[in-house]
Amino acid sequence: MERNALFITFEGPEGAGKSTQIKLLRDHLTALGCRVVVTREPGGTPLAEDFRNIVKHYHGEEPLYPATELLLFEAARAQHVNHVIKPALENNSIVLCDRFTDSTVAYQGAGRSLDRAFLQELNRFATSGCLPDLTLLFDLPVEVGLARAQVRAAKVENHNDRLEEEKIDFHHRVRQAFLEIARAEPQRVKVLDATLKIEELFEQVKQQVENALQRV
Ligand code: T5A
Repeated sequence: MERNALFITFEGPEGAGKSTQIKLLRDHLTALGCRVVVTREPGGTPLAEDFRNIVKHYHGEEPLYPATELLLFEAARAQHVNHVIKPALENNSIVLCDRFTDSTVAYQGAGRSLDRAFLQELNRFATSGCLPDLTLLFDLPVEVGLARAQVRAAKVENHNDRLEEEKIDFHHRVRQAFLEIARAEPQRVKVLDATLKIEELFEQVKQQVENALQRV
C-alpha cells in the first residue's frame, strides 16, 4: 500500500514503554504494506551512536558539562536527520523515531536548566526544519518509569546510564516539561497514559497514527 511520508516521534520520561510500542507499530504498519523506518535518538547512524555512547555511559573523572552534553545531542541529531530521517521521508517512508527535539527541551532545558529559547534555536539548526508530523507522549509517574527501567537494567551486566541515574527532582522536571510542550502544541503532541497495559496502550497508538495518516 503506497502511503505518504510521515514523521512520528515517541517521547516521555524514562521507562515509559516507547521502544515496546514502536516495535508493535512497526510490525502493524509493515503488515499493512507501509514502508517503515525505525530509528532513535541519540543515535540512528554509526557516528551518532558513538555520541550516544558518550552521553549515556561516560563516567570519566573529567566532568561532562551540560553545554558539552547538549552539543553532543545536537551533533548526533544533525547527523541523524541528514543521513537517515530526511532520506527516509523523501523515500515516502513512515519514520518512527524514539526521542527527538522535545527530549532536548525536557532533559537539557528543564532537567539541566539550560535556556529553552536557545535550545529551540539549536534544534532548528540541527534539524534544518525537519519536524515531526505527530508526537506521541507516553506519560507516567516518574517513579513507575524508573522502577521499570531498573528492572530492565538489573538484567544487563555493568549497566550504567548517566541520565537515568539523575536525582528524582530532575525526572519530575523532565516529565512536567513534556506535559508543557503537549499543552503548547496540542495539534502535534498527543498525550497517552503509559501506565496502561501494553495492548491497551497500543490500541491508542494505532488510533492516533491512523488519524495522522488520514491527514497527510
Ligand atoms: N536524552 C535524549 C536527552 O537528555 N536529550 C535528548 O535530546 C535526547 C534525544 C536516551 C537518554 O537520552 C536522554 C533521554 C534518555 O535518558 P534511552 O536508552 O534511549 O536513552 O532511554 P529511553 O528513551 O528512556 O528508553 P528506555 O528504553 O529506558 O525506555 P522506553 O523505550 O520508553 O521503554 P521500554 O519499551 O524499553 O520499556 C521499559 C520496560 O518497561 C516494560 C518493558 O517490558 C521494559 O522492561 N514495559 C511495560 N511495563 C508495563 N506496562 C507497559 N505498558 C509497559 N511497556 C513497557
